[in-house]
Amino acid sequence: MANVVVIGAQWGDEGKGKVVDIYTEFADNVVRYQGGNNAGHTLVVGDEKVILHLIPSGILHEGKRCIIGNGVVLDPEVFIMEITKLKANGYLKDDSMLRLSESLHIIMPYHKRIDIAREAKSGAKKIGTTGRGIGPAYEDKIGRRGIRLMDLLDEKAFSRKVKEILDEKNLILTQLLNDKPFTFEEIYEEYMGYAETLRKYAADTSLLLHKEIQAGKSLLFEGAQGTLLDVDHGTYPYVTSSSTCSGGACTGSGVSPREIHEVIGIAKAYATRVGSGPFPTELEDETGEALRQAGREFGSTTGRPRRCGWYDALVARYAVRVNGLSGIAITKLDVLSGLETVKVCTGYTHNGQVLDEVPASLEIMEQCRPIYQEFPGWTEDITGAKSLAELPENAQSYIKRIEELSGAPVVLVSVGPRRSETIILR
Ligand code: 2SA
Ligand code: GDP
Ligand code: MG
Repeated sequence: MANVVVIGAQWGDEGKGKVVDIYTEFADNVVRYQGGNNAGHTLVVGDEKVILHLIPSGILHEGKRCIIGNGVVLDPEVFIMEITKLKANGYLKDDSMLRLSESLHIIMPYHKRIDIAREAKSGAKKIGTTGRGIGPAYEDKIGRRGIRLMDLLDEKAFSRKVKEILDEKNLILTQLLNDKPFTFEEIYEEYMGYAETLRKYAADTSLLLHKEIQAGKSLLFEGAQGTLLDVDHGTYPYVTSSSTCSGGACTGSGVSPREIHEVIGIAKAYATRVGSGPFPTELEDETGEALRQAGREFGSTTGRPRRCGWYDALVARYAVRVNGLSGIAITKLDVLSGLETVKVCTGYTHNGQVLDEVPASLEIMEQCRPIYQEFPGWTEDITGAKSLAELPENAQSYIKRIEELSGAPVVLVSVGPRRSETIILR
């Protein structure tokens, strides 16, 4: 069985949750490897809508093991809330099917408060974070001050580490951010409570995955956010603080690159972004609003309205390159139904020059203007289409052109939020 990485090919919210849920049928293990509860992955099962922030989207299938890898930053309170809700709804009947890397880093109360206070202080320059403490938690990880799950599970190590770091965090909060300090006791009590619940899920997940591979079992890696939000390859500094690209699947799980066989990028048939930063095809007009309403483009975690725009083939080509995409899944094609004209960005202009690649410089990208190819739209309801041939001709031409411009084969077309509203091509 192939080991597959699924990543967002744009700015996140491409419908990764839905696609991972579908691909889970063919996998034995589903692995989250970066990000935290900034993610919001929506799955629709029958009439039920489930939004997962931390637990891999495979959890809705019985008999599939879900792994939260070392590259994730985990908020214990949110994790416990999520498993409690899943169990109340009849999922996660067997706790041994969910495992947390003992090396993953824990989001602490000061991370959340620093995230929110920093954003509030940044004014127009704010990143537009989800306020979940993601950036500050990764800062401590890279700065070698982080608290890992294995530390939380060792009362002495946890006390020592929190005491060591708290003076510095309180200084930042009180002196730089005009916020309240934390006491050691309040953090200790809250987190020791979480430790007891988390203990039964902790494991050496790199070893566990290695053994699964040796036993001939397959892995499905579920990326969060998207390529253009990658801390190295995204529109820095308007990015999240983790490696959202396919390479992150290996570092964030402890699985070798030699074990990865396919990388599938998920892209909407248009584009959205939530938070600040350049977005050359953004539509700040009634068409953008129409896409937002038809696509219900509001943050799955924060409820923020998402910025909407046309499909950007340069972004797609970039995603194909930096992730090594073997295929693209196009989602939300149904949202374009009813538009008279549909556009695809085929290049940018900058200072009178035509660019055919996403520029590395944020300043240049901010000044880029899109060059569009226009397509006649379609009016039919396409949510019932079961094959490409059942799509209106104009929709078929649109998919074909996206495929040509993006440089990777389209392997799936999603025409509605439900599992059944999917055309699987390969
Ligand atoms: P953070 O909180 O530090 O990761 O924010 C940094 C940037 O990353 C963006 N980001 C996201 N973009 C799209 N979707 C995300 N998940 C939620 C969703 C977002 C929501 O599924 O809708 O509910 O608002 C996500 N998470 C982080 C963020 O907007 C910043 O631009
Ligand atoms: P993710 O973060 O990539 O998993 O995406 P989100 O869950 O944040 O946002 C995608 C939204 O689009 C969710 O509400 C999905 O239910 C919905 N969705 C996914 N695929 C389709 C589709 O093909 N058509 C429509 N209309 N909605 C879809
Ligand atoms: Mg999302």
